[in-house]
Amino acid sequence: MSDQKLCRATLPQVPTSIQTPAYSPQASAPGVLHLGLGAFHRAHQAMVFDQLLREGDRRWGIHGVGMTQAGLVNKLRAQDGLYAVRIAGATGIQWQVLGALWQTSVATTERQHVLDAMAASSTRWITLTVTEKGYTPSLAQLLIDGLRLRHAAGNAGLTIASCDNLQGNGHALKALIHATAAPQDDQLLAWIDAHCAFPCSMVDRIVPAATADIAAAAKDALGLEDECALSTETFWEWVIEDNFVDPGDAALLARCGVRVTSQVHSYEEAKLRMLNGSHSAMALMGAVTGRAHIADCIGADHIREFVYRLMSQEVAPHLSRTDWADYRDALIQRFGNPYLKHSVHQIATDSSQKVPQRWPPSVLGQMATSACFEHHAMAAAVFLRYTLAKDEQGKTYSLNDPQAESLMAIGAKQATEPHECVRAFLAREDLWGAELVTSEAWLERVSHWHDQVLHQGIDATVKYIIQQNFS
Ligand code: CS2
Repeated sequence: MSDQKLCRATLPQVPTSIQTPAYSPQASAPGVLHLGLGAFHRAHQAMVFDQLLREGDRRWGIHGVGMTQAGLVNKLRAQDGLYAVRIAGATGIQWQVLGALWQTSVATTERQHVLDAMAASSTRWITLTVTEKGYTPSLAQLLIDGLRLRHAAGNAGLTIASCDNLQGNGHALKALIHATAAPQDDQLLAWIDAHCAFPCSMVDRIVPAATADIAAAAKDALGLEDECALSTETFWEWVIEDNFVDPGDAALLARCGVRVTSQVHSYEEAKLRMLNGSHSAMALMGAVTGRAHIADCIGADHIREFVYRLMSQEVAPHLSRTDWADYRDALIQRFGNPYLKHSVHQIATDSSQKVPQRWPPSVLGQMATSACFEHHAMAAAVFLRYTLAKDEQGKTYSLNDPQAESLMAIGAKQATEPHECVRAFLAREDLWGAELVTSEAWLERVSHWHDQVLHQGIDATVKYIIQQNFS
């Protein structure tokens, strides 16, 4: 088998059974600047833009920006931006080679390229997946500086779509830009408000970080080396607010299967609390019990039942999405996808930034109706146990989290001073919000489950919770 790399010159060697970009890549300037070039964007939005390009609309080529790391950008450059995606689910496996990525930059070392791209007349959209912790003044400053150049060049405004797992992500991004702008930027802000659109959006597709296994599978399928190959599921969803600089984009996206609506909120909250909320609970349980992947967690009957009840009893009553039961059942199926190999440690990464969106709204909803919140209290107890950085078999792992140090400092004494530890952990307003930190009932239940977790272990405690049939 060939050791040649996937690139434009070798593209014709890809077996004809695999869909490749029919358009000639890079023939025009990119129309989309994407900030946060990770796995997710390349297996989600880039596939929508690829479809538009295949239909002959050349305005959707992507300029992908890695925010700090040059590694992936360099690999993609060596492949002329081409990479393969394996889409696998109950209906089988399918590979596709994507060609929508026309240019790449690294924001920290090639800032001017990024600013120039924001100002370029061909650019129509900016999309962002910079993760929850990426919403910093330095991100806002990058956008402000680029938009200043664009304004000075007299070009039209941009549709700037945040696609991170944050409730009201478009509003959050716009507010961050306002909060960061200097007083002398007043005129620029007025132009941004009048001419740029910040639609909120909910994006959904499970895309594990790339692994050596998927690179090996890509080599088998393509007959070429692809260091940038990704694996994902069949399911994808993109729900975006109908708020675009060019109103014509709504119909184009809708034709590709994107849901364009004024009701993004109900999709966002369901996704954050059902999918991401369950993901965080399972990831932390998996990390502490020594289960490597989400499929291993959902494959254990007691954990699957726990997640089912967490969603049905504690999340669903507070959602405005009415088809939540179908969504829940589909999620349980998706979590079990044997092809995904979605690492629990990947999802547990940045838990301090993720949990605040994912759990407290459901707990507060349950409290407001005097309903049970035992499953979330158990999840919080597992989160505290996770900060010990050692699983139940004694194997150590590291916490990859901007708050790792402070969390580990709180969790370190949980075996000897459990009550003080739980109290200090639940006093963290950044994790639980202003209301939950004052709740004695929350403190009491998390302490209770934490005690069980330390003495009986996670599996036995989850089984006990299932037996108790809390509702
Ligand atoms: C996961 C998400 O890593 C995580 O925190 O919960 O990346 C999840 O896979 C996606 O949001 C699915 O759309």
